Amino acid sequence: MNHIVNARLRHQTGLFTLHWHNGVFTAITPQAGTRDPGPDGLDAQSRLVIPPLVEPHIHLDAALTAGEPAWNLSGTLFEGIERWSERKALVTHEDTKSRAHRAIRMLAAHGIQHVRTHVDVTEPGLGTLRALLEVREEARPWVDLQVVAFPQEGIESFANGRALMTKAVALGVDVVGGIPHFENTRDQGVSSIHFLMDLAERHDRLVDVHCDETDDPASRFLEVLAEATRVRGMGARVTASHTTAMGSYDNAYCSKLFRLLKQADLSFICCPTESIHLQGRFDTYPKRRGLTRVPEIDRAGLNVCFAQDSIVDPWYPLGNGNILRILDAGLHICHMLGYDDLQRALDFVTEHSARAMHLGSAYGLEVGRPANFVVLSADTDYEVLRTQGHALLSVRHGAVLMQRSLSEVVWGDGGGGQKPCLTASYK
Ligand code: 17E
Ligand code: FE2
Repeated sequence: MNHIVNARLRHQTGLFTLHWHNGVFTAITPQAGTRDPGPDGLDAQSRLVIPPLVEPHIHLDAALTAGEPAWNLSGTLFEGIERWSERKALVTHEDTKSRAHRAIRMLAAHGIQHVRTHVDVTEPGLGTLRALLEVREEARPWVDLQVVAFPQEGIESFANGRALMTKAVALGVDVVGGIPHFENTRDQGVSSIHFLMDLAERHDRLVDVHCDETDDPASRFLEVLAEATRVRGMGARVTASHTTAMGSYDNAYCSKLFRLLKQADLSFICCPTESIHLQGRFDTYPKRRGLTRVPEIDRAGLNVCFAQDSIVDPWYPLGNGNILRILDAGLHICHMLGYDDLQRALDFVTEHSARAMHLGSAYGLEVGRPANFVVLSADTDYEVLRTQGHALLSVRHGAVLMQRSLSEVVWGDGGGGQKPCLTASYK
């Protein structure tokens, strides 16, 4: 296999052939009309060919544990953390690895090839982290995995929190995390951010902080993270995840905050299904959506993308690895079904996510880059969304990784004795 014909590319007219050799793109050429793929080629059948889908924020260590030993009945973030802490006491090396691998297969089955997982390091032996670092190597045929040292129960408020974070970096995590809104006091939240930024800068790691994941409008750690980012000039390497409190900040404060966010130029990750489920839990009616300000962040020229966060864990009972489902929900919840947004909807689960993960030249349909791509079931962003499309083919380093067949509609006569006279296939 060394090329794919009849590929539609986003925002371009006509069809293209993409060629590769030794797992790297060697040419992307326009076609005059449709072409036969020949024995060594794949056929995109005029469907959209995009770089792989990306999952920039998920918790693989907790995946597939919902209900063990107990369900999160209140649906709050805080009960999720409590339930996870009970499950955490029961994890074994093999249990963690097998659940993480199963979840990775679920992601890969939906065309995802780049994943950033948070891994809880508030556990004295760091056993879960060691398991995920092994998974990072074993999963290379399916995904490129970034591992975040995530202090679920705090850096300052958990016994030896700082030492555990430092050890996690020494063990080889890619990204340094944090959870300032969960620390016992505001001062601890602030000092945790300075600590984690120092750690990341000193060891040349990326940063991705669970920041202000609450409806509390007084949770203002994003300004602290953004200012530390600005001062250190680390914008391209820093991500603020969740920032749901921004959905409850007033506009006057946001107008000041956005000035700083633009100067810091950090990235944002919104987990729309997770946040619509976990937030708003202390409201009656009107009930807040509990999401960050995605369209405003985007319109300000900042980088923002969507992520799943959970697959069947103490925080969220559903999930199947399909990031296109999250995109659908996110665009609805964020009031982003305007024509212009629909034209570029896939940015929020591809290019923007790749930028947040700092993938650089490891990502994208360009000569010299890894021959990683996905064929979707429709030919434009808009149609992928409208038809609730799927990734039909995933190619990684030039080899087929996954193929999915579309379900077809077969018509009966509806009891009327006549065949319906529909010639078009309705999607
Ligand atoms: N931990 C956390 O603090 N927040 C979340 N949304 C998840 C885990 C899934
Ligand atoms: Fe998360």
